[in-house]
Amino acid sequence: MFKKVLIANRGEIAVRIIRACREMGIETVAIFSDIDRKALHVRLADEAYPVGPAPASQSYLNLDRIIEVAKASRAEAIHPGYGFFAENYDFVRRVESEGLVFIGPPAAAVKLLGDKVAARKTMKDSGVPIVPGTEVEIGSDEHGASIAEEVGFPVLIKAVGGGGGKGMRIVREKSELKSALRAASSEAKSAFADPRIYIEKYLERPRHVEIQILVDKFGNAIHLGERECSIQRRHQKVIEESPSPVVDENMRQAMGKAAVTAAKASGYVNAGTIEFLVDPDRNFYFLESNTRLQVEHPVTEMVTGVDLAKEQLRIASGMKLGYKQEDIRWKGSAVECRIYAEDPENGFLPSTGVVHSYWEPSGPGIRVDSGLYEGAEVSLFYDPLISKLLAWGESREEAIQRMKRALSEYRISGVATTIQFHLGVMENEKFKKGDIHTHFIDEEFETKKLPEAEDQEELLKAIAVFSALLDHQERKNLKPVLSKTGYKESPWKIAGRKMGLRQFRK
Ligand code: MV4
Repeated sequence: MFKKVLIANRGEIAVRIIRACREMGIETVAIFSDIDRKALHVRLADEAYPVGPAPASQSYLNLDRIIEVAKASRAEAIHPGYGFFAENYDFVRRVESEGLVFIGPPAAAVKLLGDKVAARKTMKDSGVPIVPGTEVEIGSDEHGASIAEEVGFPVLIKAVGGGGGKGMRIVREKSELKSALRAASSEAKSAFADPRIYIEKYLERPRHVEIQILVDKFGNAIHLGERECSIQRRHQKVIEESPSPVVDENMRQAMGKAAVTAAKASGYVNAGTIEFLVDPDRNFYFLESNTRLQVEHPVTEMVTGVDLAKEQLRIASGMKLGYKQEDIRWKGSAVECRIYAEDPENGFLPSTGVVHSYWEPSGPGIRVDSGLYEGAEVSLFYDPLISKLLAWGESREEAIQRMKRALSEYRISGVATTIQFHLGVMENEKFKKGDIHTHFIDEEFETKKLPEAEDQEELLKAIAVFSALLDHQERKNLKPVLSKTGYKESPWKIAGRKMGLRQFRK
């Protein structure tokens, strides 16, 4: 096993990886930008080195400096976390060529799976179901037209170098195809420096279900079941859970088998995720793969008891998988709420500031992965994901009840967060039934316009008085204003009710 590992990341994921290393007796090296000097990951690591100014391009993406720190500190391996360099082919190559170990898949697998048509072809050839469409890039308008006719409208144009929803175009009829192909290609060129595009049949309101895999260097590959990730907003996941309310034991085995096949076909090693779209008839289709430890990995850890970060370290150091497929057992249900520094009352605009008071929930079945502390500064330089709150229960209902309890305990002041929004989702009837898909938030929660008219001035006065009152209470450390259900509500919603307005929201 490694003696010392450098973590090329920040925030909650750097903290998560440092914790795995500490439990395994591995020394840790943190890196930090100028504004992260006092960050939690810096405090928890054994050593920490500055890598540049606040903008990520000059610090967490400063390749030469990170390699320099790895060498100077005598780290043997680099864990990239997620984001930044995690799925960057050039980074993996550089780490390998410097004689360091990249804690993740081999460079060739990163390259293959990063090319969406090459990945589709690999899957098709090995029998993994894919959405109908092309396994080659679109060469001309005529080519595009014949493919679209073949799979049938609506179709979705995607970027070969893309992923995560950027540069996609839905086309509902033939007359729109030509201009959509042009637009998608030029968007792909500016976003990914790669103008190549391809076409898939467009599935309306699919679910997003992904399978966690682990593969060692000896060809042993297992899956750890699924994560349901359909609750998202603008391609940013918001809530994840395991198991998925639509996946039963048969479907889990079929999807798991497909994911293991996908891993083997692409020469994959280490922890990875195979994403699938699931249609209303519960057919599943390969979507793309993620060659990293994912944000939502803890829901899998909570239902399987497997520590994925530790397994990554074991695999990268050349050890055999600690588990066989039959060792993997699933118990209970886990839900994750991603706490973003965003204001749900204000179009989810990013919120910044200093966290001036901070109270974290705990107790039975609760896990918090966060980089927050009193005095932490939330800036616009990095991802707005500031904390992940997880709840485990014997059943999905118990996990949801625990999540509501924990959300109502969580206090973060100084920045706006999505905590209250999550409470709304936990109480949504469709969510409770497991009746969810990738357009759930848009359909159930998009804020309505403020009421028109004459009431506005009175309304604003009431809100001003009310927020002053709330401020006063917070400062005096009095009880927060409670709703009928016992949970703290948004002052806007309460003020609206006082004004006799029915609702701002659906
Ligand atoms: C799709 C799709 C429907 N049909 N492909 C969005 C992100 C990118 N990774 C792929 N995405 C989609 N691909 C076909 N053929 C719908 C989406 C999609 C989506 C997928 C997963 C999670 C959330 C989503 C939200 C909107 C659209």
